[in-house]
Amino acid sequence: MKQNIVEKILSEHIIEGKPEKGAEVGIRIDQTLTQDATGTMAYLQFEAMGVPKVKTELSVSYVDHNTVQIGFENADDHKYLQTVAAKYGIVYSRAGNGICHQVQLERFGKPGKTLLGSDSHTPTGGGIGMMAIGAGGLDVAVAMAGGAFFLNYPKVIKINLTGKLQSWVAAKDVILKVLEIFTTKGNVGCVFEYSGEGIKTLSVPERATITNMGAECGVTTSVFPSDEITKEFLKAQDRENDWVELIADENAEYDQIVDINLSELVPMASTPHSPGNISTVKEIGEINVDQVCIGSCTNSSYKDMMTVANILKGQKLHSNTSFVVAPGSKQVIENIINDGGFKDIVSAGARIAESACGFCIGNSQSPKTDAVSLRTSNRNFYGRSGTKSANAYLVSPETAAAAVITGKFTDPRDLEKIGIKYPDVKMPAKFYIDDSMFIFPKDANEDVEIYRGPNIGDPPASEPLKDTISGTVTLKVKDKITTDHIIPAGSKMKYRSNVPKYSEFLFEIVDSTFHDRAKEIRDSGKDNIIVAGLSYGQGSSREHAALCPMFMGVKAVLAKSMERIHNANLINFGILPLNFKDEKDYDGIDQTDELEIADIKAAFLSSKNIIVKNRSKGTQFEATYDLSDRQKEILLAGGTLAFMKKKA
Ligand code: MIC
Ligand code: SF4
Repeated sequence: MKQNIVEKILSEHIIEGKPEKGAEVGIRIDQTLTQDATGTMAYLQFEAMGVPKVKTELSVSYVDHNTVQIGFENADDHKYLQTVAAKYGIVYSRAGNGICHQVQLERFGKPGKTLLGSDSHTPTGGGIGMMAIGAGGLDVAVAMAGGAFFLNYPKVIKINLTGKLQSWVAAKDVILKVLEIFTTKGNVGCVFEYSGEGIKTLSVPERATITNMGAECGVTTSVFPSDEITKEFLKAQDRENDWVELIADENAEYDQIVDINLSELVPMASTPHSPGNISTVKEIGEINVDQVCIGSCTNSSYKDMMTVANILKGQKLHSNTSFVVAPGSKQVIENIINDGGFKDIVSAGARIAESACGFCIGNSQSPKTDAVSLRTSNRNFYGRSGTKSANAYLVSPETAAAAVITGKFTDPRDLEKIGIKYPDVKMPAKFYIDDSMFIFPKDANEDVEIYRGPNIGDPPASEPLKDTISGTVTLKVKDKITTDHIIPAGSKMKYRSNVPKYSEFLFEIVDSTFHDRAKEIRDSGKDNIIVAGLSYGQGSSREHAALCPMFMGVKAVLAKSMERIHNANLINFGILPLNFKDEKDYDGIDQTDELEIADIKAAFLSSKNIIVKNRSKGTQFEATYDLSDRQKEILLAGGTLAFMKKKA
């Protein structure tokens, strides 16, 4: 049978279920990655599974999100992660070594393998030909313990690239074009597979920029073939032996084919407050720019940094603008130092931030009130920069560098008018490599004592699903509510290991009274219910967007539609995800209405819709659910951990 790349990788990894579109399949996971902000909870859950050693080919624990150490909390978490890694046979990537996705691509990514990461941008690995999927920490813990990862067998959309990018137009502009075509909603259960002559013009880091930000479309993942360019990259990383060829068979079938001519693309931007609000840079016009931030897992590679360095060579930062650069890894820093780029960036006036997520997640460098902030990252959700009134735009490194010079939104092609030539940066034939910031365990070591500082608390236990959920609509929200709306990151992220404390910030930017109202309802013995519009739970993989609501007594989320990772997280923590059968019923509910969701078990058994009674309005309507038998069992048991204990 003719196979596309997705089918090739999946057919070698399916261990449960049949490869039928939309059906649930369980796949074997070869590699896992965690980052500190989701990893601490993931490892607490892994510990609870009682497995002496990780069962994957490779598991890596990165520290890259919570690296700003104001107070003891983050340092406690880092030490906890380091000792867990030593005990269970996990590679530990120390703070300072870089952003998980960039480092994984450089040092560990292997074409044809599966990678599961507790971060939604894990699909970055698709740039090197991996089936790399983002998931909640608990799913990653299960994979480390040797369990399958379950997903719906995806539809595969071929994105056929032709032509060649013009000077000053970048890989970022390609994915922004993809976002313009597919938007941020309605793509659940799909994978983007890139192909066509155009891919031969894209290096691995450029491909990785494209697969990284596919996450914003809500697809399961994105993947490029593994070809000669992949081989060259692996060779430059001293890992030629990790290369295998992976290309789609001729005449392989796809569910949809979309053509993009790279030659026709122009510099683009995502405008506030969604990565899916796409304009061309020219359309935006020459508005003043208060801040430029270059870095993040989308655009922090050697090529990105050297491109910026060459544009800024001999130039100085505009007086109206502040400028920060966070190279993606220690390897990137060392290589741009060796090749002279670091000096050009510093001389231009950049504030060098550590090689970490930093500004991308509002952990630092929050812009001024009402600022226009140009960022090379992947998300510009409302409030994410840490300044609610700021307007964040997502652009390529080329467009960002142009604004550093002019202090205005500038089409980088216009730099030629002031005598700046396009720097056509070539990939090095060999990177300078130093792996000393990894701690490689020789094997698992049960004698290692795990460090638990006061910031590390046990994850709260969930309860078996009730047959009747009865309570209040504590919150009614509109379309496209992201996990950043549900539970903020930034300065609050240091409480990830302390669920009661972190829960105080639930829905903070949507309705700061949520926590207190939910607590009152929970403590009075009633259930909390959330009602939402389309595409609820976009964005991050953070399971705290389910775990904290669970802690606050949320028992069901009733939405017009839900995003994949968040939906899985709700199930993992025993919260019932329901959809409106008729979207119009959303309009008939008000916040504070009393709802009754009855006879859930009988509905599950007969696979019938669930009846929701609105006691405040005296109405009723039907809700649907898209749950496999396994997911129903998980919910009935009270979440994945309880389900696993029951099965053991
Ligand atoms: C993000 O980009 O939103 C994050 C922070 O990396 C999250 C993970 C988290 O919330 O810890 C993600 O993308 O999954
Ligand atoms: Fe880190 Fe930002 Fe990438 Fe998330 S999107 S992993 S916060 S750099």
